[in-house]
Amino acid sequence: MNASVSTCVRDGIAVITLDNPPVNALSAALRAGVKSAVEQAIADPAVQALVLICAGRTFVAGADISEFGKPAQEPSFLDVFDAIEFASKPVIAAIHGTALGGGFELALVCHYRVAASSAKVGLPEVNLGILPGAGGTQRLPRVVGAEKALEIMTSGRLLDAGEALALGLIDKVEQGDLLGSAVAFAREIVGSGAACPRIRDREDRTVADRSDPAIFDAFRRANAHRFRGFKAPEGIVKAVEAAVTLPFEEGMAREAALFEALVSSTESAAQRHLFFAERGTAQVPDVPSATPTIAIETVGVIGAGTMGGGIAMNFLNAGIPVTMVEMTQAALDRGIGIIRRNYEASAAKGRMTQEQVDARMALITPALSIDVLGQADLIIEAVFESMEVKRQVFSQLDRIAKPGSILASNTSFLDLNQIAAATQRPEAVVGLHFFSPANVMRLLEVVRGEHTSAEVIATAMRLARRIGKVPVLSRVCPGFIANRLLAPRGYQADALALEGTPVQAIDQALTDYGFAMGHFQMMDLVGLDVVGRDATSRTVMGDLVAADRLGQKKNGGYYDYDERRQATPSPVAAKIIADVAAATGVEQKPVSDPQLLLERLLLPVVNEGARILEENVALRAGDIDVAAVLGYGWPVFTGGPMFWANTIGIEQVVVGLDQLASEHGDAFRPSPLLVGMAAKGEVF
Ligand code: T1G
Repeated sequence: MNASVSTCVRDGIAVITLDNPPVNALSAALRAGVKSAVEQAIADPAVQALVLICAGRTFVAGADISEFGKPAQEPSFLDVFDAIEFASKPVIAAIHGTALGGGFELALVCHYRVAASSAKVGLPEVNLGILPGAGGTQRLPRVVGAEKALEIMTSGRLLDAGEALALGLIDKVEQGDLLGSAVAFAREIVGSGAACPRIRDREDRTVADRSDPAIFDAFRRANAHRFRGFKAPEGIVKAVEAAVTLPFEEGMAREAALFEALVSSTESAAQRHLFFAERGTAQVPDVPSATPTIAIETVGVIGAGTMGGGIAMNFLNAGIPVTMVEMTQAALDRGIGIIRRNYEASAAKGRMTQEQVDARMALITPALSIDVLGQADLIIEAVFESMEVKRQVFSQLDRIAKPGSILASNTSFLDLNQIAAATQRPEAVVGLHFFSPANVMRLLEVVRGEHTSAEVIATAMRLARRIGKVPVLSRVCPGFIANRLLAPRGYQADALALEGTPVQAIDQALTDYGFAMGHFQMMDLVGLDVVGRDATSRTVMGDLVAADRLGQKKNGGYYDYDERRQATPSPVAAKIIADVAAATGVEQKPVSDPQLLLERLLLPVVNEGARILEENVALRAGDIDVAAVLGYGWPVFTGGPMFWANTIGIEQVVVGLDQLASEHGDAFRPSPLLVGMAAKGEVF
C-alpha cells in the first residue's frame, strides 16, 4: 500500500489529507505520515486549526489488519493519537465513507467530528475476534455511556451519521461539500476561542455508570447465548468496566492488555483468516479482473417456490427488475405473495419503509410462460431437482433467450454439464447455487461447467457482490463444495447413532464445538420428510417418517418437542434407531468421549475438503472455509474446517484419520494431499 499524507494550509486552516488506497487503513507508513503532518501543523504559526480528511472512497477503515501478528512498527497508534489529542490547536476529523475501528478511534481523539450524511462509523473489531485497541473501549463509554458502548462494540454494527450525531459522537452532519463544511467549522471553532475538548477528560457518563455496576453482569447474562464460543465480547465487557471504574490511563493499560491477549488468540487469527478469505474468493486465476463482463439489468427467475422467491428478492433488493415465471396462476400468486409478506415483515421490524416495499414489489413482472424471457440478461432456473425437467427447461431457454444472455441453474447437486448439453450454447450456462433461505444466506456457489465462458464466470462473480453475496467458484461434482464438504459429517452422525451413541450426545459434541445446532436438531428443523424423501434403503429417517414423526413440525423426530419447541431426548426415536440397527446388523459400540465424537464427525470433513482441492473443484482452502462458514454455519472462531486443521496440526489430522480408518474402514483413509502436507510440515 503506497500511503501518503499531504498538507495544504488555507487561511490558517491546515487541511491534512490521508491517502492510502483502497480503504486508508492506518498502516505504519500512514501513521508516520499523519504524526509528522500534525506535528508540523502544530508548529506552524500560520496554522490556527487542523482538518483531517481522507482521499478516495472512505475515511480510515481501521488498523491495517495485515499488520497483525507481525512485529509492531513505529509510530504506535498511541504516539499518533497523543500528538492529535494533546494538540494545542483544534483538530477536526472530516469523515466520509466508513470510519471504522482504528479509524473511528482516530476521529475520537480529534477534538471535533464533521461527517458526510452518507458516512457510517463503528468499532467492528469484534468481527475480527479482538476489541478496539486504540482507546475505543475507553472513549466510547465516555460519550454514549457503558450500556450503549457495550451494545455498539459487541454487535460490531455500523452507525449512520444521524444516529452518531444524536449520540454526540459527531458534531455536525454535512449533506454537501464535506471539506468546505469542515473548514468552515474549524473557522467557527477558532472564532469562538479555539477550545480543544478531549473525550478522555469527560467523566459525566462514567460517574453515572459507576453507580450501577450491575449493568455488566446483566449484559453478560442477556447475551450469554449470542457470545458462546467467542472470546472478544467478554474482553470488551471487561474493558468497558475498566473505563467506568478506573482513571483513563489505567483503563487504557487494561484495554491494551486485553487487546494483546485477544489479538494473539487462535480465535482472532481464525476470524482474520476469514476476513481476507472472504475477500479473496472472487479472484479466479484464469479469469483476470480485466475480463469483460455482461451487463445484467434484467433477470428472469423460473419457479416461484421457496428458492425462486428468495433468489428473486436478492435482485429486487439491488434494484434489478425480475420476471417471475410459474406454471400456474395459483403457484405464481403464492410465490409473489410470500415475497410481499417477507418484505412486510421486514418493514414491520423497521428494517425498511413501506415505500421501499412497494418499490421492490413494483420491480416484479409475473408470467406464466418462459417465452417472455427472451430479452432477459440473466435467467435463473429454480425448478424441481430432476435432470429431465431441467434439461427440458434449458432446451426451451436455448430457443427463446437472446444471444449473450446467461442461463443459470440453481441446482444443488445435479450435473451442470448435462444440463448445459441440452442447449447449443453451453458456454452461456453456469450454476448459481443459492443456499436456503436464499434472500438471507450470504454464500453463492458459482458452478463452472466444462464450457462456461470466462465472461460468464467474471459476470457471475461480480454480480454476486452486487446482490450482497460472497461468491465461491466450484467445478462440477456431486454436491459442489459446501454440500459435498458437510455430507461426511451427516454420514458419521447417522452411523454413530446406529452404533448406539445417543443423538443428543452427538449433537452436544457439535454445539460444544460451536455449531449453533447439532445434526439431528437440524434434520428435525428442516423436516424429515423433506430430507429423507430420496432414501432407497431402510433408514432411521425413513422409519421415523413412517411413524409419522416428521420433526419439529409434526410429532417430533429424533427428539420430542414441547409446545415451546424445546427438544428432549425421545425414547420412541431411540427405539426406532435401535430397531434399524438390529435389522441392518450394526454392531453396538457407543462412543462417550466427546473428543472422539468430534474427530469422527469433523476429521472426515477436512479429508473431503482436501479431496475437493486435489480434484480442483475448489480454487483454494480459504474458499472451502468460506463455504463452510457461510453455507453451513461452521463456527467463525475456528476459521472453517481447513483453517481448523491447521490449528490442530495436519499431522494430527492424518493420525486421527488413520486411527478412524483402522476402526471403521478405508473411507477414512487420509487423502494423499493431507499425507503429503503432513510429511512436509505444510499447512493450508
Ligand atoms: N486492513 C487491511 N486491508 C483492508 C482493511 C483493513 N482494515 N479493510 C479493507 N481492506 C482491504 C480488503 O482486504 C480489500 O482488499 C480492500 O481493502 C477492499 O475491501 C486498533 C485493531 C471498509 C467496509 O474491521 O469492513 O482497527 O481484496 O473488499 O466491500 O482498534 O473492507 O481488494 O485486496 O471489503 O467496500 C477494524 C474492515 C480493523 C473494517 C469496505 N476495521 N473492513 O468494504 O471493500 S481492526 C474493520 C471492512 C482495528 C484498532 C483495531 C470493509 C470496508 P482486496 P472490501 P468493501
